[in-house]
Amino acid sequence: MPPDPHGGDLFAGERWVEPLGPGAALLGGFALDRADALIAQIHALSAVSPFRHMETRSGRMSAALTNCGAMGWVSDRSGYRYTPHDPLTGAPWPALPPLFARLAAEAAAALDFADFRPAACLVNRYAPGARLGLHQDRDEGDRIAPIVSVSLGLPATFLWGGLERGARVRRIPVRHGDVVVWGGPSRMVFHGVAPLRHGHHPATGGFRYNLTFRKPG
Ligand code: MD6
Ligand code: FE
Repeated sequence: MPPDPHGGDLFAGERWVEPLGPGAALLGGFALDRADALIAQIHALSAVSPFRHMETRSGRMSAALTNCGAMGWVSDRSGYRYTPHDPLTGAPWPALPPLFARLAAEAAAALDFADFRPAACLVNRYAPGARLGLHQDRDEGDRIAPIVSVSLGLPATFLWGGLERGARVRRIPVRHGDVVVWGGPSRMVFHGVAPLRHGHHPATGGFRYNLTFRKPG
């Protein structure tokens, strides 16, 4: 839990850890010190590979998505896969900014996942109402390496389930600068994002951004 939900600026710079399971935790405030720089990078890379709403077998995703890194996650009516090129521009995805790589490695190391070098970074943009249904990240060959998920801007509710779809789901508040890491025995946990509520955030206006780092393997 945050040190004090009413603390405001008194606790700026605080970090805290909320364990979620073996190999999984919420790292509260972990990315707060570099949040502005992360958001500036998101604007720069989305000027090259724009946000778009991808189709899936079950419909259009409500969150807009782009990628950076050697491989990008894409979805269409035929399914999910990783590609080295952005299908929208035909060009390679923008390179993983060093700031992103460093943050992902540091967050993974906080849970004892050494030398995490993600090849893929999904960048999601949630507008009010956007959501992500309960799912497993199962398109990666490497199913031990952690997922590192960074929240920026408007707060959201991260849904944290179990290894089976029917397991009890915990509702975890994720705020600007929070990082969730899940790997090892928790790598295949079902997770999602509850519909984003309207709001205004000084750093992102009416949006929540999420960076999801992965090793496609
Ligand atoms: C989040 N995103 O936005 C977590 N998974 O907090 C995901 O878990 C995710 O955005 C698969 C594909 C796209 C995603
Ligand atoms: Fe996911």
